[in-house]
Amino acid sequence: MTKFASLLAAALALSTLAAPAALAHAYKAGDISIKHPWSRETAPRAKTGAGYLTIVNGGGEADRLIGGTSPVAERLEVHSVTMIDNIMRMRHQENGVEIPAGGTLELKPGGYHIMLIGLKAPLKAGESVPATLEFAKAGKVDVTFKVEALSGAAATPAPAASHGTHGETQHHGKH
Ligand SMILES: [Cu+2]
Repeated sequence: MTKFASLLAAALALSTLAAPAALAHAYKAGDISIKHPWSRETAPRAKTGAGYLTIVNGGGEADRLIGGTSPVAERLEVHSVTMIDNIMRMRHQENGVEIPAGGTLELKPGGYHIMLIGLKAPLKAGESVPATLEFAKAGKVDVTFKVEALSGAAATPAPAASHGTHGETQHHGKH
């Protein structure tokens, strides 16, 4: 092998090693794998933000995502979304959400999501938000949510407004 060829081989090996880490953005704890945690930028004075991710349970027993913490917010909760009278309502899942044995759960806009309540600063596109997620069996997992621009998420019905309503009516109002 010539010197040039071996340099080229080394460069190729490096790039194939580097690419999956950069693209995958994944985490693992026990049987639980977490893929691509992301968030959306928030309005300048927003007090809540949302986080989304895909959870794969490779084990033979169900597990539950029960909550967690993040230094950017006062609380981190697992929320569900239901439609009541054509209004999106979010609810804190106090007992968490189950990921069945061998199953995959996608937390996404309009469905289950992570809610960051009491943001200390607005979330800006391009930022990385650290958080620790807690599973009933797999325990605690440190992840990083990548904050994406709102414009990039325009294709999905934006729960931005309902997040605000939600934060105010559900967490601070009385029913
Ligand atoms: Cu919510």
